[in-house]
Amino acid sequence: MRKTTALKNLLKSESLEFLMESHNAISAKIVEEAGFKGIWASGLSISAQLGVRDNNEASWTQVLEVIEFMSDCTSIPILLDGDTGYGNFNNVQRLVKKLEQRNIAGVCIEDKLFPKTNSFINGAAQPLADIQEFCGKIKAAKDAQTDDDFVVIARVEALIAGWGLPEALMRAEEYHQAGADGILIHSSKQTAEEILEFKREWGARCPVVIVPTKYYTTPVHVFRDYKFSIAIWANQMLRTAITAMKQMALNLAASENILVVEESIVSVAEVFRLQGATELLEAEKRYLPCV
Ligand code: SPV
Ligand code: MG
Repeated sequence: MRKTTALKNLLKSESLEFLMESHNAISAKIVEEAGFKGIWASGLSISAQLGVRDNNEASWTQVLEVIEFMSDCTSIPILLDGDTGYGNFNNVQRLVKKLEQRNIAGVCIEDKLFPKTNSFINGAAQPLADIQEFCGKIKAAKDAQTDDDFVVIARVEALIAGWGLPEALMRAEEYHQAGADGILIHSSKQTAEEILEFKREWGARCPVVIVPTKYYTTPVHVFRDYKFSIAIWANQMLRTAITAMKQMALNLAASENILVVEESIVSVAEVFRLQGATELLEAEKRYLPCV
């Protein structure tokens, strides 16, 4: 099955599905092996692993480079967090073309202004995009795709910006009419109440995607009961890696004793396995003389 079709199916599936964040190829591979059916290529996490801020400091082609490696080593679909689309409708069209060429299954664009700032940094102070301009980007993305199943998600930031539920619903309806395959409704509240209210009002007009980073105490069955389409675990792989790396580096710096850490980290053989080293050894037997 094409990756685009796999992502479209997740979006349309009757049951709640999950996308797990990845920020480089090795984390993407680990997510696939853990059994996840799809990957969220998080802007925050990809920026962070490049050592820059989530403010479009990494250029869109630098992001493409990262997700190409992620896609090459996995068989599950990737939804790119495409921020604001890295420019206007024209940049969005070029982005969609390049994503299709790299076998990326879909893109999510948000109704903010370039260069964006992460929603959790002073979200209420962030300006929102003009509605019609953003609708133009959605239409441009849908017109640019050559694979019918390529997914375009429109992310509504009205709740984050403190513009209220009516504005969020109005924007979502406009984006839906413009051709978005799904709506991502984002919230920075500690409880899920406002996104549940949104879903009650929205009903089943089109699939709704959520990112429960801040309202993580809400049990998943609530999202199921409300018939959300996809929940995105948006940054846990990155945060886990930071936790583990900090712990190990501090340990080794203090102890100068590799025995302290060796038992708690994967073997080098496991690194080779994740890289597919055996496959190359087999290929060498077929293609190199006298191996
Ligand atoms: C990301 O993972 O980059 C997202 C989700 O856009 S959030 O960080 O919650 O804005
Ligand atoms: Mg992001």
